[in-house]
Amino acid sequence: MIAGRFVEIGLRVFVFLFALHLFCAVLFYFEVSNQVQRFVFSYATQNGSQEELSTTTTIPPDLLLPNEGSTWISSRNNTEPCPEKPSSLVGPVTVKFVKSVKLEEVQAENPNVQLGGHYSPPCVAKDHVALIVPFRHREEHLRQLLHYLHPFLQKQQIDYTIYIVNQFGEKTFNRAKLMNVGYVEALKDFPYDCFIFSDVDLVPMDDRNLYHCYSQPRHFAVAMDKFGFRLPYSGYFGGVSGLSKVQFLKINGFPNNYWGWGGEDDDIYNRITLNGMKVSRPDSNIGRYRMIQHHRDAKNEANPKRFTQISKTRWTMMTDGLNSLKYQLVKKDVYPLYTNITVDIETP
Ligand code: BGN
Repeated sequence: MIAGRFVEIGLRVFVFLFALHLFCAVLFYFEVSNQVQRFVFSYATQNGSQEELSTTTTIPPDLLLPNEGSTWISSRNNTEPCPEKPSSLVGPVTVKFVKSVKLEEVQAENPNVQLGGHYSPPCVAKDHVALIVPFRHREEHLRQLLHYLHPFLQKQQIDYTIYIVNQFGEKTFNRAKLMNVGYVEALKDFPYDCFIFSDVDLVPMDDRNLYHCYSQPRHFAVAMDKFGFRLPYSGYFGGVSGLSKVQFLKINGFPNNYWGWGGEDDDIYNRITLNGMKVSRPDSNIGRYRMIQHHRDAKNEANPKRFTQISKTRWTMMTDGLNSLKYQLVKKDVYPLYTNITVDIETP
C-alpha cells in the first residue's frame, strides 16, 4: 500500500520533471537558435552596408529652407478620435528612387506640415509620435525619405514630428546613442508618448504599416528588399522600430556603448525580452521596405566588441542607457520639414 503510494508520487514527480525539462528545452532551443541565426548572419554580412561617409559637415542650402512662423497650430477643431484604419489608406505604395528630390517640392507637396516637420491630423490621434532618425552625411537619402514619409504619415493620420539627429564630427558612428539623444531632445519640445526610430535609407512600401505605438514594442521593418523581403533572423530588430515612452523607460532606453556598425539593435531586442516584453510585428506583406541604394563603406567598420556586448545585455542594461547618457548639444534648428539636432556624442 505505502510502496504503491511512493511509486505513484515518484511517477508524478517524474512526469513533472520531464515536462519541465521539455519546456526548458523548447525555451533553450528558441533562445539558442536566435543567437545562432544572429551570429551566422552577422559573419555573413560583415561590415553591413553603410554608405561611405563624405567629409563634408555642412548641410546643403536646400535643406535649410527659411523658417516661417514659430508655433504649431492644432488642426484639431473637433474631438473625434481618429479611426483605427483611416479610409485614406491604399495599401502598397510605389517607391522608386529615380530622380533627385528637391526639398522645395516636398514642402510644396505637403502644405499641412508645420515648422519643425510637425503634423496634426483633423482628428484626435491615438498617440503623439516623435519620429527619430540617426544621421550623418546622407543628405540625398534624407530628401528621399522626407518625400515619401510626409505623405505616408499624413495618410495614416498620425500626429507626428520628424527629428533628425545628426552626429557632429567624423568619429565612429553611434546609432543607438543618437536615438537616445533624439528621445531626450524631443521630450524637451512636447510630451510625446510614442517614439519611432528609423534609418534614413528605409522607405516603407505599404501605408497599412501604421507608424504609431503598440501594446508591445514594435518592429516595423520586417521585410526589406535587401534581405529578400524576409526577416533575416527571428530576433532582428533593426531598421525601423517603435516604443511607447513607458516601454522605452522600462528598458532604460538604448545602449550608449555600441560604436560602429552592428549589434545595438540586438542589444535593444535583448533589453525588450529580458524585461518581459515581446516584440510585435506587422505581416510580412505589409512591413515591406525599400532601401535607398548606396555603396558599401570601407571606413565605417563593424564594431568588433558587438559579440561580447550582446552577450552581456542582462548585466549592462541597467547601467548603460538613458540613465548614463551624456552629450553636448551643438545646435537644434527647426526647418520646415524636420527638426535638426546636431550633437557631439564624444568618442568611444
Ligand atoms: C546582424 C547585426 C545587426 C544588423 C543585422 C542586419 C550583429 C551582432 C552580432 C551577432 N548584429 O547580424 O546589428 O542589424 O545583422 O544587418 O552583428
